[in-house]
Parts: sequence; structure tokens; C-alpha cells
Amino acid sequence: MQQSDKVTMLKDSFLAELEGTFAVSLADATDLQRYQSLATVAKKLIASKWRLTKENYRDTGAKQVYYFSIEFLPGRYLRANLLNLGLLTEAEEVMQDLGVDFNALLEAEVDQGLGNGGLGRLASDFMDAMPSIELAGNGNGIRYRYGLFRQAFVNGYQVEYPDDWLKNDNIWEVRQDSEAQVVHYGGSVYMAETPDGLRPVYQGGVDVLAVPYDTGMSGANNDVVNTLRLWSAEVPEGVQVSVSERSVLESISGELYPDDSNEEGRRLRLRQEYFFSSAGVQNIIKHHLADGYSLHSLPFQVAIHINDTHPTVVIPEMMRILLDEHGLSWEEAWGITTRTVSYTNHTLLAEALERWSQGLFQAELPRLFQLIQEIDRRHRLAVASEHGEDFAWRTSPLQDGQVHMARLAAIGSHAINGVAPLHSELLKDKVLHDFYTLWPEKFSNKTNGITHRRYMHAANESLSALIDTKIGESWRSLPKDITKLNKFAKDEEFLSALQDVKHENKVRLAEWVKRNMGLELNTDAIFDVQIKRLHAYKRQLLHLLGILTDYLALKHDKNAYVAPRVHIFAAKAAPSYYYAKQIIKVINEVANMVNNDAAVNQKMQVVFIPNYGVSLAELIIPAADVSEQISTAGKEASGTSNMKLMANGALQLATMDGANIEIIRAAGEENAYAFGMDTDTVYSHYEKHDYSAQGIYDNNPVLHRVLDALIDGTIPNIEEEGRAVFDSLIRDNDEYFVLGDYASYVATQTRLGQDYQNKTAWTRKALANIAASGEFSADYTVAEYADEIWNIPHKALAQQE
Ligand code: 26Y
Repeated sequence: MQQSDKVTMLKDSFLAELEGTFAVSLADATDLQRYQSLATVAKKLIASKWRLTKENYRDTGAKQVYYFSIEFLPGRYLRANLLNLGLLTEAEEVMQDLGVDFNALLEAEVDQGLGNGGLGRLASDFMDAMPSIELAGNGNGIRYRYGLFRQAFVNGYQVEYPDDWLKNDNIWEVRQDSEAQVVHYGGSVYMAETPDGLRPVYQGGVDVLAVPYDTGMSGANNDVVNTLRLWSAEVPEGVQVSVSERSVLESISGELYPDDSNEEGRRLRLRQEYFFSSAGVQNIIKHHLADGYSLHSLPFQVAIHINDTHPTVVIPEMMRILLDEHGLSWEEAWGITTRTVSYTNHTLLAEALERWSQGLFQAELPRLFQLIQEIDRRHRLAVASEHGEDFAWRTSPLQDGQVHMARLAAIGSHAINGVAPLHSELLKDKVLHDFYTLWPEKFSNKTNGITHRRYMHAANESLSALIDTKIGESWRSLPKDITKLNKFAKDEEFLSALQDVKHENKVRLAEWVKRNMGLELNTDAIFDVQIKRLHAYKRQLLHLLGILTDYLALKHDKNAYVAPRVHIFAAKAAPSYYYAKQIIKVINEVANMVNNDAAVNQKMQVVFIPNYGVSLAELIIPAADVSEQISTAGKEASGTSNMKLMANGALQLATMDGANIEIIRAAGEENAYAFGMDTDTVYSHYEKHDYSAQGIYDNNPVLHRVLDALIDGTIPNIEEEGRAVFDSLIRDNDEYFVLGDYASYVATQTRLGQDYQNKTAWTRKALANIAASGEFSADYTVAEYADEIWNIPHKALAQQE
């Protein structure tokens, strides 16, 4: 279709939808009605491709992957869908013609926040990448009634409000009653002789109905639309339950757990894990058989990928179905299961490794527990003779009254991967070392990736358009083609155009901050950004100590050298993570102090933007000059905001951790600011117990003064929180080596600030980052999964010369 035809088509269908659905004229329509009408037009365009894709997969018997994830974090869909349909600029034109505020229309869409952070957003980036590279891949998860809490600050403290994201219609989803599955919990189970042989007999327990809601995942500029299937818990028809029993059952999909660091081992969470795992596996096997295939061919038609250990119960659940419902032998069932399932690990933090009490597990999932006992027994038997009792014990799924999910996942899958090279090495050397000695061939690395379409093409249209003028558009579908930009590193005119785009984006963010927070930002200053969940190991605190260092320097001497900076934080803390919430309070109070002090606020400002999520990321990232990726080395599995920020021309201020290392290598060391201890040093301190925070405090007078500011009244209103932070650093010896990296961080910030003064040289570094970002496209990441783990074909992604 011609551009002009597309515009006409879009305009006509939009206006027809508005009148047909809401019986209003354009002039009288609300932003929400305008959004819903345009979204409906997009949905209909997607729907026809979706039907054809589903029929095509069924008719050709194409192998499909099902990405099981307890979190998906889609954000808003409309802009991304218009982009993928090749209609984004056309929609802008239509709205301009009609005098409609397109941004207001887009912002009327709710931001779907069914995830906590990196892991959930990665799953959604994969949902965008898979159809875009013509890969048959679907998502399987939970349709939480309430997503991640909405964050607000009251007196600088985080308060949490429920995220009632379904209060307006969700245009994108389709309820599929005919696909519902029953999921069984509790009761007891014993084995009895039946005409089919020895089979389990269930007594008592409850049934929950899992009802799927499907959303079409559109590919970029093609006809592929895959399925994201999210399950909702209901009471099965005909079952009589009291009102309170009903709410207990429905609570299984009631809300997302807002903790991504501390495994709490809560009963409801285990129910959630089983809920979408069981419903998903049952549904997959049902269709496999209905399509006329044998169970033995399952690994040839289906790959099931588990996103961290949360869906590990897929493994015993599949065994249950194959053994109990279809009478396969253990060996047959185990072969099918392990050849179907693969597993990604996302964390090195011991406290985030899932373990369940055996008592709780057995009470909730008695049959699965029996099967895990048998997996455990066979595992011990298989490894004990060669590797010894101690090894068998260390690697067993059942140990010390707990079910160890990472062990079960490692044993029951054919592939295990980490999410950045360093992380994958640490898995092999430490966290999963025993399993690596057993099965080295199972292990690999799959470095995370991001979708440039959302974070660049859609969120930073001016940058993308500018790039098009220089290297054409091939990079939009072949992201590594963006390296062609390197040719323009000396093109001053281009560099200055890049600077203009960055400035525009800073102004756009500043307008938002002014409107929503009443603060006027200096858009000529360095926008120094740290956006991610709040965690001690991510070290927002180190950034804060740097801010206090500048503040005290300026208070002491208003002419002290400090390059003007706007420090931008955005982060949610898990509601039960008390220390993280104390850090939020301290940052907010420092922000208050700094922003209201005329002696310093020409040179520094601090803004903590509340309620971080996908949509705010899309606003903040294009405006960033500096990307703070400052976790303790060896703690951040990969990171993904680091990739989004580099793609938008932010320079990394980073420790040698996770994918930071790859980003620095790709962009060139001279185009990033690396600092701090490396992983070996960190591990060595942990092993030798030779780290002394007190010693560092005593020997660095500047740092001494900064830390004292936390407890001596310099910063108003943080008596308790300042003391808590101080104590964690000094009394508790600073678990994450904030003080150990302080001097190096401050020196690097100073150098960075000096470098920023040469705008051309700085922008050349930004350009190097943008040009190196292609390899971090999720398109390549999922292609690697498809080639090396799932064994599923996809479109070639060869670079053009
Ligand atoms: C079990 C429960 C407490 C739990 C819930 C959520 C544990 C972990 C999580 C989520 C973890 C997560 O988001 N991990 C991040 O995954 C990203 C994608 O791979 C990585 O880039 C990032 O380094 C890692 O922290």
C-alpha cells in the first residue's frame, strides 16, 4: 500500500471505530476513547495475520517454543504495534491532520506491569523479537489481576498502591474459554491397581479452572503474529463454593509478587508457579495429541523454555501427565521431558535461589512431590558411585527438608544457560559447578538482548530518523548494520545533529518532570541516569555518595570543579525490603536538600522519578548522557537497561559486571568509563574476610566527611534512615563493597565530567556506543536460542555489506 493510502485507510477506520463503538464525534471523544478506537483498528489488522499464523503452524506441524515465565512486562502495546505494522508515521500523520494530540492518545493506554524488572521485561522483548525474526515462539504466563504496585512518595517514603490495570477494557486480549484447563491442588494420593496398571488415585484437594487470555504478538513488518497466553484462575463451572473459598481460589492469579530478590517460600507463590506451568503443559500436550502426533514426537514439535526456576514444576508435571495419564514408562517419560525442557538462570544471589519446604510442597502438590522423590532417588543412584555420597547429596533436589528448584531444573532439562559471558562462567565455576562436571554439554551462554524497535525506533524517533539519513534503513531489521554509523565519526555536522537530538530528548524529559514534579531541570547539564530496581547490590548508594561528595565540595568552595549534572533515579523497592526503602528515603531527602540550595543547584540537581516502569523508561532513556551500571562485580547477571541506554547514546559508567563487560568491549574502552573492583577481587575479599569498611572510612577524609553527613544532621529528616545506611556500611562491614569502590567511582566521575566539556569528542563516544549496540538486539539472542537450544528455524539475520 502507498503511504497516502495507508493514511486514508487508518483515518477512515479510526473515525468509524470511534463512532461505531462510542457513538461520539472526534471532538467530543476522550483520550481514552480515541486510544481504544485506534487500538481496535490495530488489533483488527493484527487479528487476521494472527489467525493465518496459527493455522500455518498447525497445518505445517512447525516446531514451536513456549516461553514459560512467571512475569511478562509488556508496558503499552499501541505504539509498538503500530511500528510493527508499519503504520507509526502514518498514525502520526493522521492525528496531526485531525488535530488530535497523539501522545495524549497513546498515554491513555494502561502500562501493563505484570513483572518486577529485568526478567519480566526480557520475556516481553523476546515476545517482540520472535515474530520479528519469523520464529514460532509463544509466551505462557499469568494474567495477574493486579500487576506490580504503583509507587508514590509521601514525605520521601515509598508508598505502594494497587495496580488496577484492568479497570478499562484490555483491547489486546482475547478470552479463550474453550482452551481452559483444570489445575489440581492438595488432597492426598495413593497408588492403586487399575485396568491400565498401577495408577495414582487422588483423594480430596481442590480444582481450579485456568482460563487463558491470548494476546497477538506482532512481528515487525511481516505477517507473523505469535501468541502470548496468560492464565486467569476461576472456579470451575458447577462447583459449589462459598464466597470466601472462591476468593481463595481466584487469588492464585490475584497479584504479582513484588519481590525479585528474597525468596519467601510462600504457599500462594508455589500455587502460582504450578498454576501456569500445569495449565500450559496440559494445553500443549492436549493440542499435540489432537493434531495427531505421538507423545514420542513431542521433543520434535515442542520446546518448553523455563525463564528462571519459577516454572520448574513443568518437569514433574510433564512426568505426571506422561506416566499417570498416558501410561508411559519412566524412561520414556523422562527422555521426552528432558529433551523438551531447557532452562535459563538469571541470578547469582544465593538468597534469590528458590527452595521450598518439603512439607509445604507435599501438602500442595502431593503427586508432584512423589515424582520429585523418584527423580531424586534415581539421581542419587546415578551419581553416587562415580562421584561419591557427598556429591550426590549436594546435587539432590531434595535435601535438608527442602526442594531445591535450580537443582531440579538442571537435572530435568537438556540445556542450561546464563545471560552474559561472565554470568555463564560463574554458573559453571560456582553456583552450578557440580552439574557442570556431570554434564558440561548442557551449559552455554546466551547474552541478553533488547528490542531496538521499542527503545529506539519508537521511543527515539528523531535519533532513528537521523540514522536513516546516513546509513539507510537496513539496520532497522538487521541491527548489526548500525555499525555503518562508525563511518561518520568525523562528520562534525552529523555529530552536532546527534547533539541536537539528545538535547531535544532532554527537553522532553525536563518538560515531563516540570509538569509532574514541579522541578525545572537544567538541560545543558549531564543527565546522569540510574534506572533499575532498588537493591543493595545495584548500589544506588554509591551513586548517592558521589552526589554528596560533589555537594560538600561545592558547599565548601562554590567554585570547586564539578561538571553540572542532573542525577536521575527511578526505582521501585520490594515492599518488604526495608533497607531498600530506607535508601529511597535518603535519596529523596538529599534531592530536596540539593535542589533547594541556591549555593549548589546551578551545578547539581537530583530527581527521583516515582513509579518507574516501561513507559517511563521510554521517556528517560533517550535523554540520558550517562548510564550508571555500578553493581558489585559478580552480582548482576547481565543487566538490560545498560543495553537500552547505550543504544540511545548514553556512555556507561560501569563496573566490570554482567553485560557491562560486553558493552565496553563492543563500544571500545575509550568510549566508556569503567571503574572499580573486578569479580576476582570481590570473591577474594569474601573468601579471605580481609575487607575492612572501617579502615577505608578512617583513611579517606573526603569519604569520612560524606558518611558523617548521613548521621550528623547535615541532611535533614533522615535521622533513622541515615543511621541505618551508615551502620550497614561501617558496623556491618559493607556487604557490597560500596566504600571499596568509592574512590575509583569519584575519580572516574571527575574525569567523565571533564570529558563532557568537549561536546564533539563526547558525542563521538556516544556515536561509538550507538553504532556498537546492534549486537545486543534480542533478535540475535532469540536466534541463538533457536539455533542452539530449541532447534527451530527462523529468518536469516545476515549482515548486509
Ligand atoms: C523467586 C523470587 C524472589 C524472584 C522473583 C523475580 C527471583 C528473581 C526475580 C527476578 C529476577 C530478575 O529480574 N533478574 C534479572 O534478570 C535480567 C534478565 O536476565 C538480568 O539482566 C538481571 O541482571 C537480573 O538481575
